[in-house]
Amino acid sequence: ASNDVEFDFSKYHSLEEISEWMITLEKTFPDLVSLVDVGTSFEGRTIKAVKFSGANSNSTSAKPGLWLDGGIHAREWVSPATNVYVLGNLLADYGKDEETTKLIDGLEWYILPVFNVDGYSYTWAEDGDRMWRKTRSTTSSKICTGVDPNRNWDMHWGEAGTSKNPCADDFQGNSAFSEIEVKSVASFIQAQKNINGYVNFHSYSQLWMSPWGYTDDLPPTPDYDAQNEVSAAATAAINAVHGSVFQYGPISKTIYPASGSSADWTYGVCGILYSYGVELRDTGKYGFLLPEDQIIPSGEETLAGVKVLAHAVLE
Ligand code: ING
Ligand code: ZN
Repeated sequence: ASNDVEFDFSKYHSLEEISEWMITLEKTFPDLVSLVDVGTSFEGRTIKAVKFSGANSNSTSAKPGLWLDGGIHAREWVSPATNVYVLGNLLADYGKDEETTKLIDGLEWYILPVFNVDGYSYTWAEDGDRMWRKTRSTTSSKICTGVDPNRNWDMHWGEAGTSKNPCADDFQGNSAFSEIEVKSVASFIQAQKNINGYVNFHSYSQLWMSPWGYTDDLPPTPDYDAQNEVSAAATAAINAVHGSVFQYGPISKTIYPASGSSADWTYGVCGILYSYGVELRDTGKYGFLLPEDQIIPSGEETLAGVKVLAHAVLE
């Protein structure tokens, strides 16, 4: 059908391929989709998100918003690939699948498949590094590059689980929001007053995590029960698809204390109730080098979890 955009979801794709595909979405689904330029990276690349919503998409101010982002860490390739799968499948099912149609009509969706565009490009480059994690900005160190974009948000910045060493993989940066990519995404999210769901996708470990990350020496968030209930339901939905087991709980207790992460900021500063950090496949057999034959299964199970979250945001 003319609604089916040619794209091989079972392969990893370069930033250029993903960007070109996103542009075709806007042409294929003109009534649903618009591309959003969220900002420009340190090296000058455009950070591109897809916004989509169904009926009455011109007067959507009352609709709740749901934001998903992938590829904040460069080497975690299944994260962009899974976001691309989720995006492509939601759009393809619009008008065909009743549940999907309801979720697209009822919500304003934002999906940013590749957050850390410079880092992702570096993991693809001949003279790059497949295991790169951080941004590609220059630092106070002559020999070390990049800041951890998931330690750079302005929420208890520079506390537990971060490094002041520019050579470290969890380098916090010289100040909160020092990274143009992080600052741009944060400003965009904050400007959309309607967003009430947020997921920051990583790999690997199979975890669905809620705030707080900045310390484990603290009572649960005031909204812990509501947040944890969605984590439980989302991971159950994931499990039902292919049997993958995802653990859930607060970031600081489920993986490790990590301050200045995106989910703490979207919840703690922006007030986005359903804010999560999610670790996709696998549990360590292949780690960051997840084989391509797991992309579609990851996409299928993650889509099931995302739909559970979307229902919670809609209600
Ligand atoms: N893990 C995440 C990290 O940034 C995380 C864990 C997720 C921490 C969400 C805080 C919030 O360290 C990986 N693999 O990057
Ligand atoms: Zn990560």
